[in-house]
Amino acid sequence: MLSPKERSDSGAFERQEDAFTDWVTADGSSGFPAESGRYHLYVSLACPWAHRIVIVRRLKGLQKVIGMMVVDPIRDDRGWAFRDGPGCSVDPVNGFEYLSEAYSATDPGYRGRVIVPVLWDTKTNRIVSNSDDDLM
Ligand SMILES: N[C@@H](CCC(=O)N[C@@H](CS)C(=O)NCC(=O)O)C(=O)O
Repeated sequence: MLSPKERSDSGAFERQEDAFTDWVTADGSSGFPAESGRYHLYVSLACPWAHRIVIVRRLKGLQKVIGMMVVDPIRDDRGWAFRDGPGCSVDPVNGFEYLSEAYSATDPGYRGRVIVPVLWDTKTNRIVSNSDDDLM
């Protein structure tokens, strides 16, 4: 089955509902307790929604607390990929080749678009959130 389109026939951006909207909380009541080094962001420097997350992480000084991996800015029909290149790299956390693997690991039946940014939990091996608003 094809994923929903990113662009309408008239060229407008087609927003899709965020698929994963869990939260990291200080008391852990969400199932995702705040822990240094536990969570990692997958971002693209070619994505304005991901830019917001990159900027906030830096402004808050969270670079040592939340890891970050940058995908290859060139996206083909297999979606976002991890490759070594200027400003991007292979995935040292999970060894994923494509970001779609993070989505399938979280929900094997996922049929939506595979978008950045994504917050990944290294303990439960799943996406916590792909909602850039919530992540900010
Ligand atoms: N979360 C954003 C959307 C994020 C988004 O669409 N990211 C784009 C890059 S800027 C993406 O990953 N697109 C991949 C795709 O649609 O296949 C929203 O509120 O609409």
